[in-house]
Amino acid sequence: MIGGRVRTALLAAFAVISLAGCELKDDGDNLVNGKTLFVQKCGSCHTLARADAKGVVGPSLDEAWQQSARDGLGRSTFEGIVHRQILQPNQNPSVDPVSGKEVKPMPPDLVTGEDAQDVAAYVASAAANPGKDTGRLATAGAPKQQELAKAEGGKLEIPADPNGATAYAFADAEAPAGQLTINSVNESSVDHDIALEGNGVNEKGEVVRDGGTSTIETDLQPGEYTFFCSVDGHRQAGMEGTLTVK
Ligand code: HEC
Ligand SMILES: [Cu+2]
Repeated sequence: MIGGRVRTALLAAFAVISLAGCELKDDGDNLVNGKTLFVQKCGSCHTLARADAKGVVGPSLDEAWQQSARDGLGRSTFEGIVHRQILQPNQNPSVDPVSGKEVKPMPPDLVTGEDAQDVAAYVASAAANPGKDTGRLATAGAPKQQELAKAEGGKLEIPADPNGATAYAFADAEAPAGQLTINSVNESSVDHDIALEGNGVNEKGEVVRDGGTSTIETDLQPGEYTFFCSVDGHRQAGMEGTLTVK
């Protein structure tokens, strides 16, 4: 709904400019850079299947392209729309017609200059494009995630992805029963925290970025708990895992 209104406004503004340039670039390097930045800067809010992005704060970009295609647009026009949205996002907060919740506007200047072009080129080429990215593009931007974080000396370290992907550095975690301090250092510039729920526990650390550490101090019985990031949309986007306490 929101996307549709924005698109109509953008289209009107864009119709003229699109003739002047902005051809779809398919140079490999640009797309690798574009995908890497997309995962870091956009994936927490948008869904784009090829980038393994599952954000739900803004509209799905796979669906945005499908709608544009139904409107008769080509991928290069869509690339221009994405580029323009990055440079000049609508700054008026709007209300989600489904949930009735206020939607925070998309932040401006997440990427600029050629980076913005690369991101737009990647989104335009990847949106609702069946199949998977191949070659160097396949792994671009993918967070390096390890399987299992293990508690040591009453401390469990579950850092956020240092590059800003919407992920923790570990998929799951394990700790002995008893007193436990859970630390989540976040080197990136995207807000994250660490929260824990299950078996009557419901705790949440501070939201941090730029090297800050989100911390929970708790006392746990054996069982399964879920750790997650409570920043809007991040849990749905993949920031959650199981903490098994033995
Ligand atoms: C903090 C959340 C957030 C981030 C990060 C974010 N967006 Fe958005 N985006 C939104 C919201 C909310 C909307 C819908 C309202 C609007 O247009 O501002 C939106 C709208 C869009 C649209 C228009 C879609 C349509 O259907 O009309 C595009 C394209 C887009 N974003 C691309 C991007 C790209 C590319 C990035 C990364 C550079 C990005 N967004 C980062 C929240 C975000
Ligand atoms: Cu987060």
